[in-house]
Amino acid sequence: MKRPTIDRSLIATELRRIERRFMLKSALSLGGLAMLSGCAIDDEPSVEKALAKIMGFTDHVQAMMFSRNRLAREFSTSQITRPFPFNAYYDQEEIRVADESRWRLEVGGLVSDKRPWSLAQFRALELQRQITRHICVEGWSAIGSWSGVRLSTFLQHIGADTRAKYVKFGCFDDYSTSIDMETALHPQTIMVLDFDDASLPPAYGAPMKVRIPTKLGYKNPKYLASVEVTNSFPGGYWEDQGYDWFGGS
Ligand SMILES: Nc1nc2c(c(=O)[nH]1)N[C@H]1C(S)=C(S)[C@@H](COP(=O)(O)O)O[C@H]1N2
Ligand SMILES: [Mo]
Repeated sequence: MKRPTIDRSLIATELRRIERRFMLKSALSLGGLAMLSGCAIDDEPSVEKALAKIMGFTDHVQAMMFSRNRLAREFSTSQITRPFPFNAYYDQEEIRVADESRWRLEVGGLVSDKRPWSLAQFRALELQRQITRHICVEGWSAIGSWSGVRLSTFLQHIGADTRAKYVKFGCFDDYSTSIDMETALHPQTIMVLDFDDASLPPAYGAPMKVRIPTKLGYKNPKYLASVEVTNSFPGGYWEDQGYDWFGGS
């Protein structure tokens, strides 16, 4: 008898759903976590250890299922969320505004050319436009339009060692995050210059942010200041406080 064919993408979607539910449950109910790990909920170190283990496991599963060829959904212009929400770890009144003519992107780590980049250098490259959904773990999502240079193109220009594990992003508002190389090379991962067909406004990360529609909001750094290619685990602002590192959306 012939074996039935299996739709691998369907299985992957279902696995992600199960995995996410598992993640949520274990994060939200300490009781459930205690049961899973077989430890008392007042035993903080073992709860921490169990949670770290679960997070490490889900990061691993997410990385395994991630494919450079699988694209995030794109939307039409009429579906754009207006006004688009602002979010940062501080209030909107405290936004830092960069002098765009003096702004430079610092380049570091496992690359052959560490010279900083100006905005004009990015403007000279081909821009990709995307209308995608940004999902924040705080419980909101919004569809926006961003244009920018593919991170993979930039990595090529600076002679990055793409066998390295991580790309770390530093921001001039003292935020940071980092991603796996596979996601860095994904075609929808872009270094954004324009939002809604105009220069990226201060609220949304001027003069440059990185848009990664395959990842949750906190993995999309605004106010970009530096890019570093590295093999040592870089963590990030929210990741260091317990948010899932892979952060797939
Ligand atoms: N530099 C910087 N980038 C950041 C943040 C931040 O506080 N500083 N917050 C993150 C979070 S949690 C979200 S949801 C999005 C919000 O982006 P938006 O203002 O374009 O909606 O930015 C992400 N990138
Ligand atoms: Mo967020």
